[in-house]
Amino acid sequence: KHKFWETQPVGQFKDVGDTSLPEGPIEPPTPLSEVKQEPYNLPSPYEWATCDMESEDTCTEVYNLLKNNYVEDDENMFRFNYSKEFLSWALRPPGYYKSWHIGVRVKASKKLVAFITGVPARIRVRDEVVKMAEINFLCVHKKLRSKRLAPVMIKEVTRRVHLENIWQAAYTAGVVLPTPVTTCQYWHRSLNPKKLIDVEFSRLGPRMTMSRTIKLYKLPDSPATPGFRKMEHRDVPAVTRLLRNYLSQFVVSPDFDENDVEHWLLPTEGVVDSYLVESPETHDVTDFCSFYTLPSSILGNQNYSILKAAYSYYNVSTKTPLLQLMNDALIVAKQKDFDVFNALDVMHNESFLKELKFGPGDGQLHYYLYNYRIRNALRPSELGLVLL
Ligand code: NHW
Ligand code: EN5
Repeated sequence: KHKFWETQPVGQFKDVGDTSLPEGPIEPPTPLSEVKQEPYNLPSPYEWATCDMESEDTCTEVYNLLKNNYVEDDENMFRFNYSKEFLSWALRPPGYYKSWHIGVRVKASKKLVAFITGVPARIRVRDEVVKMAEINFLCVHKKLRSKRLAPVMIKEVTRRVHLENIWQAAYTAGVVLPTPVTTCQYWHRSLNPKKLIDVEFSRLGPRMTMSRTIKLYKLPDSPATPGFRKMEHRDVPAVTRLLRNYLSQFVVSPDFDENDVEHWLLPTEGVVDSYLVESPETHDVTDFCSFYTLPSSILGNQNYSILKAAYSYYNVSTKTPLLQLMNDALIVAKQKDFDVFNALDVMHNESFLKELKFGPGDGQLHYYLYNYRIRNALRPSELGLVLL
């Protein structure tokens, strides 16, 4: 069934439930001198290209490939439309390697027709911090599908990760592969129900009118929590402490230091928004919430071409109830003109989803580790990791 994945050091379906297998690396690292020095062979019309994401032109080529060929929902009504600013942010975190931003071009025309990326991350699994690659943006042009290009691209990114002496990876996908660490559900909170219904992202509920639906999803004009404000650069140390302490309770989470927090969580216009609660009495930072901006193209609608979506990122509550904190996040997202606020059932998100009128979507997200076995699948609430 999985001719490629059966050959890879990942948990295999036949081993699910086998309690005799140890947790941790599936294969030991090999000496760097034994890592293949030359790139894998591509079919002859194509060549490898390392993509310089600092170059405006290359960033535009990647943007266009993904805009036209990346992930769609199961009915092909919406397609992710990551912005250039987002791609530049997502692919250039502290310590990134340019060699992990891998394109495939047509030799004759130099047209970019496929892409895969890795970025370095320290991921904690139980009490061990493991250097990993986060793999994302795997994309093959629609006209080149089902030619087994993806396995070659995955082997090539693996080789380049190995050359940096890194032997594990984390990735997510909407499809089932051998074998998920956990399977999460997407939830959606309507902010602009009229548009969502017009574009068929959502439907008018039974016995509901448009005006009752609009009223149901109405939100206050401004956040309710005293001391709720945008995160600033001076907050990096406090947010890092708050987040590290919070994430330590999950089985799998990133091991963020101050540099990581500055990159991943300091607000970046149109890319990532972060808010915190500063106690009006003590000036302590007690709570934090964040979301990233990922619009989708609306395929074939007369009236609208873009769905503005916010995705819940990392949230921490110590004083403000998480429900109230996330209600404030919905309020600021609405003020910023997002149409929908999306969240997964990871971390403590289940505690607010239903009460804040999120509804389950038709999509799931499976989380995977490469060359690292986890003995039993986790519950989504045991996962403290959000990939972009
Ligand atoms: S998930 C988003 C993936 N991208 C899309 O869905 C975009 C639209 N689709 C496409 O572009 C986030 C193509 O359909 C793709 C497959 C390119 C997906 N992950 O070339 P063939 C990520 O980016 C397997 C992994 O003929 P294709 C995470 C499939 O099971 N494998 O198919 C990426 C089959 O193998 P099997 C996937 O449709 C993580 C083989 O590919 C996959 O023309 C990557 C078929 O290849 C997916 N999403 O192209 C892994 N989709 O064994 C990283 C299909 O079943 C691993 N396949 O026969 C770690 C590496 C680093 C290690 C470091 C130590
Ligand atoms: C990871 N970096 O299927 C990338 N999205 O539910 C790979 N559905 O938006 C991950 N089909 O349910 C890929 N509306 C996996 C996700 C792929 C994209 C995807 C789903 C997630 C989605 C929407 C639209 C469905 C359109 C028809 C959906 C219902 C919303 C409704 C709002 C009101 C309350 C009930 C739910």
